[in-house]
Amino acid sequence: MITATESKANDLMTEAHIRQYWEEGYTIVKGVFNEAELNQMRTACDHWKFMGDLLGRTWRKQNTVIWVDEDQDVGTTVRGMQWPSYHDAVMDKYRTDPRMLMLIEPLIGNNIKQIINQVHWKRPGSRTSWPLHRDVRSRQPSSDFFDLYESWVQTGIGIDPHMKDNGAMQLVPGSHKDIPHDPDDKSSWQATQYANDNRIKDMVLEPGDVGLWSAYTVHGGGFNTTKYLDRRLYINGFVKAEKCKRGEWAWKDGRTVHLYGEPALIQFDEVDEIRHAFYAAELNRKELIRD
Ligand SMILES: O=C(O)CCC(=O)C(=O)O
Repeated sequence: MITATESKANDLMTEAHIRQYWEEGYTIVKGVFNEAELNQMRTACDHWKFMGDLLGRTWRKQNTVIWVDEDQDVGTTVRGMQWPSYHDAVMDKYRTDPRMLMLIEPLIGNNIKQIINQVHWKRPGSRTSWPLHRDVRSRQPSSDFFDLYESWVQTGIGIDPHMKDNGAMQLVPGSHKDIPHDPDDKSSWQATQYANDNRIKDMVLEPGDVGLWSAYTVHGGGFNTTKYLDRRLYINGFVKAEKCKRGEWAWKDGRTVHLYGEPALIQFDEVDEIRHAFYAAELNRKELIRD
């Protein structure tokens, strides 16, 4: 007899991956993207990093933001960027690559909106790190998301080797089951106490592997202690369309939807009011990095 899980599995997202995702709160699918594809992503990411270096400060245009920090040790540092895909055909292509749908469809179906489209750099020697947390903290306002646990999945494409030395993201298998799934319980959002949990592990990825984790899985951490190797992670967060009032379409009934027209309401609440590009400091905005 074919179980419900088996019937949803495919060549990439196997039955074992699906089970691990629901039982442990994460899974890793190996070898999704090849070297030629990764080189396209690397070139695109470099382009945006140089743009951030040139701007020198945190900059935003509606949903697109480049976060630039002053790092105590290494100076001005491009740390992250949201929504390159509005302005970059390569990043847009991989955002909606059919293989991304194969990864998430067994979990949340094929009628999908996207909330996160984001690159994280971890510059060698920098203090860039993400204190351990659960992503439910950023799926706000909670009134715009319904049944978050069943309807949301976050994905990360390893662009560089993603390992302990260069600040691999850490995660805590099983931590999604440690608490009730209450999106308004702020005490579960920050999870720094999990640094001492004996389940914590590095999410080791080779370039082209994709990690998936849930809104309630504790993750973060990691410093890049190497001298030369950056750590670029391309993060795309997807939600069942009917369970969310925000986001850009990615697939409607399995058919790709490209970005066009006015940008949707996602995380920048003033997307319709502040339409021009600006440096955060000029508008006295903090523009804290989000996830
Ligand atoms: O880039 C990382 O290592 C951390 C990413 C993360 O914690 C997040 O996207 O929520």
